[in-house]
Amino acid sequence: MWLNIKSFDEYKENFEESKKDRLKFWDHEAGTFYWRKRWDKTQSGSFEDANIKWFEGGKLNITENALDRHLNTIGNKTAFIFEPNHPDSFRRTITYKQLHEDVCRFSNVLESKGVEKGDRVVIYMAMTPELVIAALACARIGAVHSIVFAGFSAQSLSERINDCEAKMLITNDGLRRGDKHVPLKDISDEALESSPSIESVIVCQRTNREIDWKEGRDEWWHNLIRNASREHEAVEMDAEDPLFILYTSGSTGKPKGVVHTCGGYMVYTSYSFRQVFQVGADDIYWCTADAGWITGHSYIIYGPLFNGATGIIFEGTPTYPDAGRLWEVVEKYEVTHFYTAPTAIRALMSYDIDYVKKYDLSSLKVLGTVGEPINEEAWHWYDEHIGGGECPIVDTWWQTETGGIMISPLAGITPTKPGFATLPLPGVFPVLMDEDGNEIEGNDVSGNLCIKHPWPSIARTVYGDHDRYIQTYLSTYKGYYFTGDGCRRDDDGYYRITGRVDDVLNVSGHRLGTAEIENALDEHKKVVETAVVGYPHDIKGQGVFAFMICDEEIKDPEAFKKELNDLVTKIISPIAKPDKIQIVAGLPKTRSGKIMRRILRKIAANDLDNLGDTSTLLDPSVVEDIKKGTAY
Ligand code: 6R9
Repeated sequence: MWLNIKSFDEYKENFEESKKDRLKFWDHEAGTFYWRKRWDKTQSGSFEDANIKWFEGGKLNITENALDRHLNTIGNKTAFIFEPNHPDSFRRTITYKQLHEDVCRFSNVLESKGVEKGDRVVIYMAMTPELVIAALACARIGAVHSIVFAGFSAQSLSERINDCEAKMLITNDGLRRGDKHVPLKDISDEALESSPSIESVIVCQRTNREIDWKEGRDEWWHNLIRNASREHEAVEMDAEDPLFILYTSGSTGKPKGVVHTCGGYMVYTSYSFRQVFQVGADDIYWCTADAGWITGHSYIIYGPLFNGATGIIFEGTPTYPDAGRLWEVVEKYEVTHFYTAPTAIRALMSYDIDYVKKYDLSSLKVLGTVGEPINEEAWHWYDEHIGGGECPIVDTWWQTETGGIMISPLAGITPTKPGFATLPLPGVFPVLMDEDGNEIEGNDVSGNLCIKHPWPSIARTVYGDHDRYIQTYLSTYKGYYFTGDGCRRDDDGYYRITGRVDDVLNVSGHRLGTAEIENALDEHKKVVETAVVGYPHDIKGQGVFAFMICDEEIKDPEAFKKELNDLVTKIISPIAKPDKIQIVAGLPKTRSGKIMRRILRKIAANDLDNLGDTSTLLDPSVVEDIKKGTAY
């Protein structure tokens, strides 16, 4: 077994070894960390019993592996470069030693505020180093962090806080994203009106705008940190203690709190980061994700820190002040590894190529994508204009629930193909399933993507609802983890993810449940019923299309659409706004009352000749009416 795979042959050998003896493979990998006590059992439980555990009996603190362990070797190396929203604002670098100190101080702050091991802390912050410090301090004291993307509304924030009964909220006064200002503290105040579990709020100053203050509940970060000690003894955790909860959308109901645990998540994110990106000691790695998503957790915060990498924390957006912003940052810091989402690439492709050409991108060695399928046109643009035809592209497939990258080329090692996530990492065993629940053998086949054996960073449960965990992931195919994705395996055995096969949309790389959006739209007093589907969108990948029945005539559809957009923004987030709405007299339903979204998806995609069998509909004439209607 190789710690660092360096050739395609080594990849293949390593994969075979992991197949022969999975547990030995992961034992070896886990052995590279600092454990206060070694584990007794590598793995127990199965997809059948839904009680999967890794490295049971092992004792550790994940921050000792991310920080303390590096102090004697690379203490003075930069852990993070912080690049603010506006290129002229204050930027700074933080070494491993400084980060360690900051995390220790904030750990002491959290403990002094009464936060204890197992307590939940919600983090709703701008993309600044303090967000990372807050998360790591939680991990250090054994509190469970739940980072909520700072684009979510007060209602979404409140729901998440209530679901996990968080004790503390950490936020900013506000943030700037591009030319927009988001009043995080005001939004938090509104959320907390309906979130009684929060006992204290720590506010980190970022925008200096005036905010309301609740004495006894709110405290400034800078006041608390001032006298806090730089020393902190990390709390000993069991390998299976929860590390964080991250909410993600599913096909039904409210977002689910995906739970990851300390030991397995550490081993897998570190391993996958190292093998996939192949970051060297002097490289500068930049993942443009927000820490509010799993990509930020695993590949801005944890994976890179375990490996002693230098990463960038970017507060801004790809198009502010202009569409050259990302490339300006690449040039400025001589970024070697750049990891972003296809939606960003597609958005930037639509601007003048001079925004790219202006900058020297010769430092780049590896490019990555994540979050959604990448179309070939975007892949080639990325390859040619950003990579100069010389940087391998790692198209990394994974999910919030998988914790880390599962199927991906290893940079410079696995031969790539546009649009293909290529091959599984050693230790990961994907299979394609047919409709009868059988594994599809051989190549040049398509099916539903499942994973055959547990891997260390698989989500352990849905917070407070283990049945939902079983239902969503482990019930469709008994004995397998079901991803919700459709997939093709080509002649070479390469995997190409084709998209969700459930009622989950992927809009600009963000996961949204159709049910969530429908529930929000149904709140409008004129709306009787809604059916939301995705349709192909040039930049977002998928757009949101809402078919709706209204109980009165809509005289001004554009104004109505704006009202709906405001409503969705308020209830969920602007990300979930419908791109198109169509008012209909009826929705295509089966006799049992189920909406046939398959038909609506075709109509939304303007694929009208190909609607398939409509004979099982209660009233097939509904479809003809919808086909004739107008979308706004
Ligand atoms: C990491 C992340 C997961 C869903 C997943 C799939 C889609 C992610 C992809 C991809 C094609 C890739 N997805 N990476 N599809 N190629 N390289 O994005 O997690 O937000 O939970 O989304 O995203 O549909 O099931 P998450």
